[in-house]
Amino acid sequence: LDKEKVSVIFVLGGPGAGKGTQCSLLVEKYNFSHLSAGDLLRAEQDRPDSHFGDLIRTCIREGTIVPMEVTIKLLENAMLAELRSKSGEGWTNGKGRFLIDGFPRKMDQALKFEEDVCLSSLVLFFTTDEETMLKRLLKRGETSGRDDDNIESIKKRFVTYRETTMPVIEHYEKLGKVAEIDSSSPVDQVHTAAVAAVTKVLV
Ligand code: UP5
Ligand code: MG
Repeated sequence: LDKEKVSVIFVLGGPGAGKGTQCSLLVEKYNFSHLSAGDLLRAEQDRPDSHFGDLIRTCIREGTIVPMEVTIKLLENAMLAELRSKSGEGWTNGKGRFLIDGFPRKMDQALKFEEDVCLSSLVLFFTTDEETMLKRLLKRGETSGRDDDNIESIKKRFVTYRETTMPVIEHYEKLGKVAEIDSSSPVDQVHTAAVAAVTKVLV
């Protein structure tokens, strides 16, 4: 993967903070490719000849982080496929722009991805309280079919988020790369704030 040909925004925030929702809206407005690490892992888990199906299933249910080699490979492959399919069409300044949603959620992943794949230009950090996230996820769980949208898994996801992912956000804060957005408000208001943050790094 040619680092010169990509620009990456990491999209982080707790479970149910609204990462996926906001990425979809940003894709409608800008020429981003949206890659959700969670969605890629769920697709891999369901692939009949995957070696990692059981491992991914267990991690997702327990709210723990899948070993970074698996996730980074899936992301890299998806980026390459995207670059090939678009082959320059709709790019800005010769670059394919990616929103990488729900990754990196552990320090080792952050360092490895930036070493092997490319640096991120911004971290969009959606934040709201756990009560709000819990309510959203339980509601979504009525129809999502996601194995981790149940109270036991959600509680474990919160713990992993606090203990393992917050240090990643703090790392990028020290580098001045984080745009923190309150995602407690209605979707369209959060979107307006996200657009303002993204506009600053789009040149
Ligand atoms: N909703 C959204 N915004 C709203 C708003 N402003 N007001 C009211 N409602 C709002 O939103 C969640 C729900 O809330 C939806 O019903 C939405 O309509 C509503 P969504 O946009 O889906 O939130 P999101 O932050 O994307 O929540 P998600 O559940 O996807 O977050 P997670 O971070 O928990 O899930 P992810 O898919 O990223 O990861 C799942 C698991 O995969 C992890 O727990 C982990 O086990 C594994 N994983 C790894 O191991 N490594 C990785 O790198 C990534 C994932
Ligand atoms: Mg999501």
